Amino acid sequence: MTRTALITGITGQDGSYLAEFLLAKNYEVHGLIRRASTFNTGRLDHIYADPHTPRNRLHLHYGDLSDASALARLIAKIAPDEVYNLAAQSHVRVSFDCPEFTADIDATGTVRLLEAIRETGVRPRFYQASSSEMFGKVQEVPQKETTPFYPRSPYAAAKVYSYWITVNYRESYDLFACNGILFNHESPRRGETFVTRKITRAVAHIKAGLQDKLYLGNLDAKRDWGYAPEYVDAMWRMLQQDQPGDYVVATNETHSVREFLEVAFSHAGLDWQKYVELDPRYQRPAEVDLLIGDYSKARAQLGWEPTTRFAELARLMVDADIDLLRSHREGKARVTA
Ligand code: NAP
Ligand code: G4F
Repeated sequence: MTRTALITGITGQDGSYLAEFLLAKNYEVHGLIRRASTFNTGRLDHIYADPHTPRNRLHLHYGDLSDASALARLIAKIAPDEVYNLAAQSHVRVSFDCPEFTADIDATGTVRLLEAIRETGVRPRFYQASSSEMFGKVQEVPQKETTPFYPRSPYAAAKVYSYWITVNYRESYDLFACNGILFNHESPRRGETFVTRKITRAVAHIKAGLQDKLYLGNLDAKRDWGYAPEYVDAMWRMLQQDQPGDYVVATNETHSVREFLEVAFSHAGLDWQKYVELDPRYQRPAEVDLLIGDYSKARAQLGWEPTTRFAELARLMVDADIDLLRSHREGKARVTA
């Protein structure tokens, strides 16, 4: 029987990869999208354009995590088997500028969705996009499922609320609800203002003679960076288990922003030190210095393992941005892989 999934945040990096992943598994996929003044479905358009993809099984619905009644109507109409809550104001630096909005979407938005599920009586399995940012000022190295949280931003504080409300609905209402505590994951579809994509996009522009300088903040921060298409597989695996649970998804490697610069620029034959300048605008009032995840539980229980490692990830993103720029300059519209 065809299974039905609802993805909030389907227009984002992870949402678009998850939609493809589920369509390939024969799901009927529904996505919540926001009305915007410009097109915001760029990461999904290739699904509709490709005659070989099952585009008649992808359905987009207007709504917003701030709109509880719209969420309840949608859940009642679709009656999904699985709900993936990926929608968020996902930028940590921006959350310091917009803390109240971030709380409304990233914290209250989750309980609105859970209430829509509870009130309609539909019993989908539920995935919450929790984040390694919750570990913040880390209390243990590497971080695992039992490591205490110490959030360092309005974004991380909101995600801690969503983590616990997901656990609470599991324990209170016997909902099959899981938290994926995902460490940073990147791809050619990564938003352009996150540091990896900002760097790889700059490499392409500098190489083409279109940009002279790249302005960045803290180069010493260390992250556990993985490849986004592999991480959506872990989300799905969590909802296929006999029992719900919470899982760290990571690579168990950590690298600094400076190391990312070295790999990305040298892949294009450039010396990053000639182009990068520091700009305090990109510093955060409180920083997360070091993240590295222990994914042993995901490996043991989900059979999940990361494949794409740090240097390969940086290089594939540089290649994709060089390709994308070339296609734009040749006037060809193209979707990143
Ligand atoms: P992303 O590319 O920024 O996508 C965020 C999605 O949320 C977009 O589809 C966005 O819509 C949507 N959205 C934002 N505000 C909304 C609202 N008020 N109502 C409905 N939709 C809204 O993020 P991502 O990298 O794919 O991450 C997916 C989720 O995982 C997020 O919850 C993020 O916080 C979390 N996470 C990400 C990482 C990572 O490294 N990528 C790690 C851990 C956790 P528009 O396209 O209209 O803006
Ligand atoms: O790429 P970032 O903005 O990602 P950050 O803050 O780690 O958050 C991402 O990963 C989280 C998982 O841990 C997600 F939950 C979250 O939604 C998001 O996807 O910054 C990475 C590091 C930071 O330490 C930042 O201070 O890079 C440093 N950085 C240095 N210069 C910069 C810049 N970050 C950005 N965005 N822009 C800069 O110019």
